[in-house]
Amino acid sequence: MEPTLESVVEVRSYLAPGDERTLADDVLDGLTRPLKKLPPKHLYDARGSLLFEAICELPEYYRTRTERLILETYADDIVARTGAVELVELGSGSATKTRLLLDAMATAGTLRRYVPVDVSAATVHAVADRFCNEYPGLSVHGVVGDFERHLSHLPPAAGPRLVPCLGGTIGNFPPGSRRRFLRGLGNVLDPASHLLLGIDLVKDPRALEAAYDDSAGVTAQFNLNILHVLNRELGADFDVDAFEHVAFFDRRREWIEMRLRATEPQQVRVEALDLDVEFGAREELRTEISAKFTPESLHSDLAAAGLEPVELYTDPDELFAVSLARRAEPGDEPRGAYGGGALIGFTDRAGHWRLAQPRRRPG
Ligand code: SAH
Ligand code: AVI
Repeated sequence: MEPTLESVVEVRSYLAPGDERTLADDVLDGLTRPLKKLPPKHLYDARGSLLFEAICELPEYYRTRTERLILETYADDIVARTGAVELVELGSGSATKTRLLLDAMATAGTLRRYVPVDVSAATVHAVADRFCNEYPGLSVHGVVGDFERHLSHLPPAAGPRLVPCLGGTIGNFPPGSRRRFLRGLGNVLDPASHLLLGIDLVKDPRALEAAYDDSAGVTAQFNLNILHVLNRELGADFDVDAFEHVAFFDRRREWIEMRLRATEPQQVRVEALDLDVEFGAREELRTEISAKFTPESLHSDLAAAGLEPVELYTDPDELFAVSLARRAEPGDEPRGAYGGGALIGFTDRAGHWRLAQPRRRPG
C-alpha cells in the first residue's frame, strides 16, 4: 500500500465504563489479603501519569535518560535488523522515547503505522494526536486497554512489526505473571516481528533505592496517588497524610518494592465495595515491584516464554538495557549468543547466559 500524506488517527477503548482497569475487583482482592497489595497499573490516572513523567526527569531516576541514550545510539540498527513498518507500543505512556524509533523508521522509509496501547486514555489520545500531526502520512491506531487482557483487539499486522515495551515496565510484573505476559506476546509477534524490551539492570542497591525515594519526594507523591484514586473512584476515605512512602531493594528477589505504611492504626471505608479495612500501626500495603535483570535472568524469562534473544543493547555504565527478541520457531537452532552489534553474551557450559565484555558505544 502506498503511504498517503494524510495521517489517519483512530483510538478505540476496551475499558468498560465503571470497571475501568478492574479497579474494584483488584481492591477487594488486594485489601482483604493478610499482606495487603494493589497492582501498580492503578497508579496511572491522569495525575499519576503526570507524576510518572516528572519522575522521569529526576536526577536520581537514571532509567529514562539512559534508555533514551541507548535508543539514540541504536535505533537505526534496530530498524535495519527488523525492517519494521509498524510499532505496537505496550504501555506507551507519553511515548517520549518512541520518537527515536519512529524517526529511524521514517529515515529508512519503512514507517507506516503506530499503535500505542495504554490503560491511560488521556495519554493514548494525546500521543495519537501528537504523532499524527508530527508524521505526515502516519496511520495511528490507539488502543486504550489493559495489555494483559486486550491484546486480541490489536489490528492485524501491517507488515513486520516492532513491539516496544519501554521504560522497564516488564519489571513491574512478578516473575510468574511476567512469563505469562511474555508468552501471550507470542501471539502478537508473527515470525517476521520483534519484541523490544527495556529492562533495568541489577546494580548498587544505593543507586536503586535513591531512584525510588528521590530527594524531591515526587516518587512518594506518585505512590500515595493510588490512595487518591481509591478515594475518588470507589468512594474510599483514606487519610492520605496518615500513610508514608517506603521503597527498598530486596536483594534476594532482585526487585525494588514500593509500599505505603500506615503511620497509625486506622480503619478505612471503601463505600463502593461496602468494605471496611483495618490497618495496624506501621502496617504496609505493597503498591509496586520493579524487578532488576541480568542478561541471564532475562534470557531465562525469554526462553520460558518461547522467545529468543536477538540482541542486547546497553549503555557504557550498564545501568539499563534494551533487548531485541523474537518468537522462537520450532526447529530453530538455539541461539547461543547475540549476533554482532552492541553487546554480546553467551551461554556457558552450565547453560547460563553470561554477559561478555561490553563493546563501548560508537563515538
Ligand atoms: N513506556 C513509557 C511509559 C512507562 S510507565 C516510558 O518508557 O516512559 C508505564 C506505562 O504503562 C504507563 O503509561 C501505564 O499507564 C501503562 N500501564 C501499566 N499497566 C498497564 C496495563 N496493565 N495495561 C496497559 N498499560 C499499562
Ligand atoms: C513504569 N515503571 C517501569 C516504573 C518503574 O521504575 O518501575 C514506575 C515507577 N515506580 C516508581 N518510580 C517509577
